[in-house]
Amino acid sequence: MPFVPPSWCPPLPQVPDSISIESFMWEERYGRHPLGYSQDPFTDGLMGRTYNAFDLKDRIDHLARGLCKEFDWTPESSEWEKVIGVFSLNTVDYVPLTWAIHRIGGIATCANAAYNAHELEYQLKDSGAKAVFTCLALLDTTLEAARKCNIPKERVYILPMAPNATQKSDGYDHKTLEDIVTAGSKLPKIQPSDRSWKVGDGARRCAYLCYSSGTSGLPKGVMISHKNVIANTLQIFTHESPTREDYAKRNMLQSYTETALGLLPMSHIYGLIVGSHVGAFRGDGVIVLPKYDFKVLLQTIQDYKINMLFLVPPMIIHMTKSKETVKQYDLSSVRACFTGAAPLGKETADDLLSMFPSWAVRQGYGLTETCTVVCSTVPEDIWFGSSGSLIPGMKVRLVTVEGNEITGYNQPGELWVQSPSVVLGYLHNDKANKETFVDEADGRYMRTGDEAIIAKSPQGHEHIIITDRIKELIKVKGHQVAPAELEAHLLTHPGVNDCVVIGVPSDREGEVPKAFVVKAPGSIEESDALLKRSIAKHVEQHKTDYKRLRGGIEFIDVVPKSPSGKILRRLMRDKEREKMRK
Ligand code: 4UV
Repeated sequence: MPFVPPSWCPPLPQVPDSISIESFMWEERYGRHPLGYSQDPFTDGLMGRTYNAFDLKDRIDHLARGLCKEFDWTPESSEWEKVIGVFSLNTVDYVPLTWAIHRIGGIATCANAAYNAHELEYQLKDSGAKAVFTCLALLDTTLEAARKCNIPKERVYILPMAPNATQKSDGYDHKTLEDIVTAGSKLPKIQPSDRSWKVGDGARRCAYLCYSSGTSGLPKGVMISHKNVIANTLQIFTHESPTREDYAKRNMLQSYTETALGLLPMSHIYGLIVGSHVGAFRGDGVIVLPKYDFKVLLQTIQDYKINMLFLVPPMIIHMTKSKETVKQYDLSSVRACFTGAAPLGKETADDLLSMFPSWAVRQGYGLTETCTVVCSTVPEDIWFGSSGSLIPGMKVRLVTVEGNEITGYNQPGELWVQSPSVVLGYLHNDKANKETFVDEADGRYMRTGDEAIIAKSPQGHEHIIITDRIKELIKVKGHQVAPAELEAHLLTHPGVNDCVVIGVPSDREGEVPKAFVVKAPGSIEESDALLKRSIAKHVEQHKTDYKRLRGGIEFIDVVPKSPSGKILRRLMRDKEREKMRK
C-alpha cells in the first residue's frame, strides 16, 4: 500500500493540462483573486526596481512579441526549435523572461550562474540552445561558451541587473532584454502558443530544461512540462492553504500573502518553483537578490520586512554561527524560515529556534525530477529532522534493495514517488529514463535514489524522514556535484590511472567531494604531496568553485569495481564513514 498525504490536507484541484505556465500564472490567478495582486511579484532587493503585476503582464507580452520577431519564430512551431539558455544571477526579469519564452512556445534551459565556460558549454550544446540571455557579470563566460557551441555573439543578450548598466565587456553592442521589450511593444499582438494546444499538450510539452545528474552519471537535461510546474505550484499552494486561511482569519485579513526572499538561484528547481512560481501565483512579493552576501541578506530582510525566508542548510548554519552579527539587524518581520535541497540537522534547527523562538523553522524535500517539492513541514506540524508530510497529489512507496515494498513505519527503503509533477524524463537518455522512471500496476513512479522512512510526527501525522542517499550524487551547499563528472575529468590528468569520487560530510557545506586516486606508473611529480597539489589544481582550473576536492585526495591501490566494471562508490563511502567514526 503506497503512503498518501494526511487527511487534513485538502485534495489537489484538477491540474490544467492544456495551458502554458504563463497563462496559468495570469489567468487562473486573476480568476481566483478578482482584486488583483496585493504585492508586486518581483522586486530588486538592491535597486528597488519593481513592476506591478499589470505592468509585468504587458512586459511579458511585449517581450514575447519581440522574441518572435528577433528569431523569426512562430508560436506554433515545435518547442525544441526554440530552446533559449538563461545564464544569469537572479534578477527581477529572470522568471518573467522564461514566461515570455513559454508564451511563444519555447523552452528555457536555466544554467547555474556559478558554472564556468566549460560547464555552460556542456549544457548549451546538450540542450541545443539557439541563444543565451546573461547578465554583464557573466558575459565573458557566456561568450566563451557560446563561441564553442556556434551560438553567434548576436544571439547573446543582456539581462539588465541595474537600470542604465550598459557597458559591454567585448566591445560588441549586445542587445538587451529592454531592447527586445521596446521593439516588441511596437509589434502587432501574437496569439499565445497555447491557444492552439489540444487537451494534454500541457502535459507533453517541455517548458524548462534543468540539469541534474539523477541517480548516476553526468548531468542530464530534465524535461519539465508545463503541467509539471502547474501541478507542483497547485500542490504546494493547497498544502499550505489551511494554515494560511487560519492566519488570515485570525488577523481578519481578506487573504494572506508573504513578502518572500528570492535569494536562492532561480536556475535551480528550488529557487525557480518554490521561490518564484509559487510566490507569484499566490500573490506574494518576491524580493530578489543576485547572490549570497550575508550582511546584504540581513539588511534586505530588515529593509523589506521579509516574512518568509527560503534558504539552504549552509546559510542557516552561517546564521547560527554569527549570532553577534545577526543581532545588529531587526529580523522581527520573519515568520517562517524554509529550508531544503540538503538535510537540515536537528541541532542546527534547534539553534536557529533558540535565536528566533517565534520563527516556524520548516523543511522540505524535493528533486529536479519531481519538479520540486515532495513533502514539507507546515507551521502546525513541525518536527525537526523530518521533511514533513506529503503534499496533495503525491503518492510514495518505500522499496527495499531486494525489491520488497515496505508497508510499516520506521523501516528504511528507497523512496519512489508518483505525482503529476514527476517530469517527462531525461533528454535523449533512454538508459537513465528506464532506470529512473518505472511503470507499476498503479502508475508511473520516479525512483529518487534517496533512502527514507515513514514515521508518525508528535502531532500524529505521517512524515517522511530522509535517512540516507543511495545514489551517487554529492550535494555541496545545495548544489549538485556528479561524481562521474569529476572522475572523468580526473582521468585526464596524466598522474591519474583510475579514481573514484565520493561526498564526505562538511560542517559548512553539508558535503564536499573527496577523490581516491590510483597513481599512474612513473608519474612525473616528485612526491605524493606535489601530485595531490597538481590534481587539485587540475580540478580548480576546469571546474567551478563548489566542485573543488575540498574533502581531499587519497591514494589507493585499486578502485573497487563490480564484475561488470561499475565503480562501487558505496563501498568507499561506507569505509570512509567507518574511518570517521573511529
Ligand atoms: O535535484 P536536486 O538538486 O533538487 C533539490 C530540490 C530541493 C528542494 C526543492 C524545493 C523545496 O521546497 C525543498 O524543500 C527542497 O535539491 O537534488 C535532489 C536531491 O537533493 C537531496 C536529495 O538527495 C534529493 O534527491 N535533498 C533535497 N532536499 C533534501 C535532500 C532534504 N530536505 N533532506 C535531505 N536531502
